[in-house]
Amino acid sequence: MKIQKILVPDMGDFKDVEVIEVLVKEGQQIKKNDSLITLESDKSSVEVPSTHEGVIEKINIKVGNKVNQGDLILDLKSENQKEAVNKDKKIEKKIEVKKQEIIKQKEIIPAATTSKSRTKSASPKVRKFARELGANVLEIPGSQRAGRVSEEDVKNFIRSQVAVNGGKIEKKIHKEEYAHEEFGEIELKDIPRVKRLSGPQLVRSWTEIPHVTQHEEIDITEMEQFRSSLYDYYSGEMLKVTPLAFISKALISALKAFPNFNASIDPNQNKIIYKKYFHLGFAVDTPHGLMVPKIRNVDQMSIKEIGEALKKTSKLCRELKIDKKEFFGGSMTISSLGGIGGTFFTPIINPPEVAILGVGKSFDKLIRLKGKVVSRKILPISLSYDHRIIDGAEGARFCVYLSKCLGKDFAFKLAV
Ligand code: CAO
Repeated sequence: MKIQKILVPDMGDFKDVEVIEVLVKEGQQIKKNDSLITLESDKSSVEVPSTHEGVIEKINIKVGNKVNQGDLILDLKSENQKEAVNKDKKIEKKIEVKKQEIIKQKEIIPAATTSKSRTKSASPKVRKFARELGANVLEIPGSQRAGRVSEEDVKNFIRSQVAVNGGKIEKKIHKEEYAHEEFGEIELKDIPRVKRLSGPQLVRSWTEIPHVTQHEEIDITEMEQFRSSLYDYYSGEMLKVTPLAFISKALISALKAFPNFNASIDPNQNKIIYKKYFHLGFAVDTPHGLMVPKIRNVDQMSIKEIGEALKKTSKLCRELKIDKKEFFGGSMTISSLGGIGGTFFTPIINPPEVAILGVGKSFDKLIRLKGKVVSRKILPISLSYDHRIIDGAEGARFCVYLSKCLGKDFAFKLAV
């Protein structure tokens, strides 16, 4: 036996790099090329393999140490060549004996019963990434040496959970205990194309974005009185302008005051993209499924123009005449169920946007105001936002701001 010193090798640009993981223990038997430690610089992380085979006598570095070429990683007790050859021969002989025993018994030993359970190896960065996506690293098959899990393995695992192929949602390996037809008559239909296309996007949003939804009741009594009193100056006819046009105007004002809501995350550069344009997405209910077209430069439109643009765009969607590009490049989305009914709900963010405003149907509510009980018109809203970019306090401030824009001073706030 001799003591072999394993040193940090020459790794080009790597200087004073941090040890982020020690992958072996003292007393452990290792083979040549087994990973010993992981080093991480600003640019990348690298695993340092062993140059020899043997038993680890002493590890000389810890997680957090900064190392350079030539620094001692560990002392390895390794056999000299003659010992190693003899040992190999002994092992080969043992294997041959075992094979013969198995042949005699005509038994096949299942691989799973012979392998020991092992802890899963992955760098802290990959573990963190898996945690953020809600995955357990122990369940992820590793494609690297000795089953080590890479970032790509995590992504593949997440994809496999909701296998998406060419816009088609495939079976998540989940089998119903009993077939539906065992309980009565059923009918099978294809999932409509729009739903097949939007499904993976919704799953991506729900699984990748930490959603928070804040609910708020906004007193829109004065705004509603104004809206229902609008008439055409020349013809004298009443004007029908949807409340959504007012809400859109208020939202633009809020986006200007809170730029974090008009943003996207650039995961490749770890940066926030702030948008200087104001293109609102609107969830449109169509016979083909949900579509979310954008109306561009809403900040430059009057309330009447927004209402008209909404009618025009939703008609194009329902007739499937809208250009594909119009589904991209938004600031924030409004999902209004106000024309249908219901109050609060949990809207799902439409990535790469970071927030969505859900609007319910307004209702009358008795409220105590200046010592009197009065009936007021209340608009229920539900704001979902990406908690990675927007804090709870900012979310609450955004809702309060919207309340003011649509409240009794709406005329000043919206500058109609
Ligand atoms: N409270 C009370 N009434 C409301 C309201 C609200 N918040 N919002 C709209 N209304 C009223 C409108 O004033 C209109 O009344 P009148 O018929 O008396 O004029 C009526 O409800 C119908 O409005 P609408 O829904 O046709 O029009 P809109 O401009 O409000 O909305 C659009 C347009 C495209 C958003 C809507 O048609 C739509 O498709 N909504 C569904 C969105 C959706 O599916 N979201 C869920 C996404 S998640 O699955």
